Amino acid sequence: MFDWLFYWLPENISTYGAKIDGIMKMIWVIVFSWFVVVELVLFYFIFRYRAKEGGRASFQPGHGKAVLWILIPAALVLACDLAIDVRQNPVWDEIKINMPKPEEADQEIEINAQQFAWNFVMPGRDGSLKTADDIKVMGTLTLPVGAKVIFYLTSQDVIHSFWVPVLRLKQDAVPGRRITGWFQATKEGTYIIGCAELCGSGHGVMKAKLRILSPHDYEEWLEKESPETAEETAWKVEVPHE
Ligand SMILES: [Cu+2]
Repeated sequence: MFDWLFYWLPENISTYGAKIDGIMKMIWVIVFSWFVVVELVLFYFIFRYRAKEGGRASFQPGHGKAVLWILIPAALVLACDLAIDVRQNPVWDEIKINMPKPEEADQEIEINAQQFAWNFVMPGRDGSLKTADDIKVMGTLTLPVGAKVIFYLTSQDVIHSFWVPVLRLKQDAVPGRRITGWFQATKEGTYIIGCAELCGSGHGVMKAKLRILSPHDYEEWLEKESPETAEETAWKVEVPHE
């Protein structure tokens, strides 16, 4: 019903994106409705009790029926709050509590943040991480479309936040911790990755590219990039030009 209000949302290419959007739209509609009601009441009172010849200010005591002006809106706000809780709990469970286990994932990747870049370690031809044919790239994350991806997120220096708007994914990277998360991209294309935690002077340019490839293009890319030996496993740098 309110979908036209959200034309400005970025494209969604995440399997769980629609559920996150649903919660956000619900919160937005609740807050917007309250805004309209409060402004209408405010302007009505401004008009109704405007300065008039012979009019006098009166004192409203904070007891008796006047208390209902506080209690009723407070109860309504609480009801809205509980409705949001009921709606969001299953989504939180699905995305954060019951994450796919490594054996259920199609891919595992390492993401490492630093001032001011994103480093990615992707599995090579053997499909598993921490082997000689791992592909290490700064600035571009390449994945096959439809893959269920588990990521392990670390930081070398300060707190960063791995932010992929089209995946509806935002996860802090905290020094000293290795944080697990997951996503599943449903559409091929090149998308922007940003940092969503103010992390220093280069925060605004801390970007990377997410490339989601068709299975065929991905195989081709894998053939080209995956090193034959550990000696070839050197860092490649691809800096996005957005
Ligand atoms: Cu950052």
